[in-house]
Amino acid sequence: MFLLKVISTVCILLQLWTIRTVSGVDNRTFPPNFKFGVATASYQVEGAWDEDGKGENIWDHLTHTTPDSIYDSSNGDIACDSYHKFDTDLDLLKELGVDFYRLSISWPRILPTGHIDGQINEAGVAYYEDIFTKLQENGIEAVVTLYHWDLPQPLQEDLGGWLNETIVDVYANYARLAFELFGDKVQYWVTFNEPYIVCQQGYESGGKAPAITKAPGIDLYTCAHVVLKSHAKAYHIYDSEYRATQKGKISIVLNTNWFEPASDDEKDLEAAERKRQFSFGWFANPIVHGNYPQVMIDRIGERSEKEGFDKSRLPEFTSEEIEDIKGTYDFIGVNHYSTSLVQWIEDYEIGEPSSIKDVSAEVYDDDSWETSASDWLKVVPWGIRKLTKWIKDNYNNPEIIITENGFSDTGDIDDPRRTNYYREYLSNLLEAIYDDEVNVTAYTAWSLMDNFEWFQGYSAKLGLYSVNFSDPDRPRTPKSSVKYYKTVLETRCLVDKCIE
Ligand code: GBH
Repeated sequence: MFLLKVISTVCILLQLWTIRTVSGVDNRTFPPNFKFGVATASYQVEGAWDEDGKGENIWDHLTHTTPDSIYDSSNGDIACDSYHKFDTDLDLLKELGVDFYRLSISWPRILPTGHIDGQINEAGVAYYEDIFTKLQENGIEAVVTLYHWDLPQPLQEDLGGWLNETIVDVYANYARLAFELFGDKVQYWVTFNEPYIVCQQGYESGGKAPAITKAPGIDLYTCAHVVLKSHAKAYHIYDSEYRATQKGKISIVLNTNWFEPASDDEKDLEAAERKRQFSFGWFANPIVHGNYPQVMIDRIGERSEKEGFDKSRLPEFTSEEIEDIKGTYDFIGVNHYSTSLVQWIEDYEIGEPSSIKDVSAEVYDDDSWETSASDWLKVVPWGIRKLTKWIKDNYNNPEIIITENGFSDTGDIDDPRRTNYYREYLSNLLEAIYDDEVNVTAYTAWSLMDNFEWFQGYSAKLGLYSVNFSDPDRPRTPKSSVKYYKTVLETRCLVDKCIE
């Protein structure tokens, strides 16, 4: 009798628990032309770092010269060995049933010195040609990033990377070559992955290669200026020389957390908005509206003057440049993983410049948010809805593609928390689509498989498939989240049954 009572109580509790976890999930069907995909990036998966004529890139250089800067002293020398295993990866893509695969081209794999007048590396070209052909044969669209952080090392050493305007033409020539070679099989081009990270971490905080930290508050803005011009130039090349025949779309991918005000206080609202402008707006504003956000122009200008600079540390665009950059997007690519709270703080004293001081805001996490294996990634599913609505309202209701979203753990095959992350974030995306009428047309899970997670090495895993990095064959194993994502892709529905 007692035992029965215990069992029935457990059952009721279990039921309540499932109702609570599942009932909040949106049961509407994704729009018929909504697309789903998965993503990877060249340095994180390819390996074969010096094979078949590939040139060295800034991540090869960094991981080889300062291995201790990587959490587990690892590198991408072999990574998932995707250079030799695309057929295996293709099987995974087919098993998942994705509409598209987002991947990046390793610039020095096709141009070892980075320059078009150096040698074109035929083996590298053949590698990507094979990938795009097979994707096409299997009805999987290609979303191709030209720059996911693996700059040819000579361009860093000889030019100073993204600090030197000379690179605009060097990059544009690389972009043209890629359109020319592969454009008939590529549906979406991405000029840059996360310029915020390229510049803020690459040229100020040191959190990414080339990890140059010598001129905070200056170099990152120069970098962004050069990257924006490079982006615009590549966009115009595609637009005028290739769009008519290749009929693809081209844009940039911007990363951002959702920045939620810490309270309803006017000042916190202002600080949160300022933080959004200094991160997403830094790039989105020039591309959509033509120039940097006014709040950046004003604050960096004022502080620069007080610091004794004769002009703003934020470079100025000429009016021709503004016209040139404005409108260089066919959609906006958004990498979104997490949310932060933002609290207003007093402006920093004038002293050594830094971008953190320019923004002036306290950015932190709520202790109650679910954690992950990465300190920057807290599970806050409603953030994606607020973010996409804010983008709609501030950037002329653009087509939005979620180009990355995903959860990091330590790699168990049974990964209910990843399934839950996808379910909850996608549920909020459905609300954005149907209730806020945000024009989100596609969603990309990061990542197809576990891979080299930059400074975290192989310690943080974000894959749907697990990769055994101690086996030379690098076998892939589906995690339990594969089953869920696959079902979502089949049914276009997040729960057992959706309303049509
Ligand atoms: C993406 O960036 C990358 O595009 C992808 O290559 C990567 O594998 C994926 O994230 C997962 O990390 O704590 O100050 O160092 C996501 C945006 C922004 C997330 C910077 C990590 C670290 C902030 N990234 N953030 S910090």
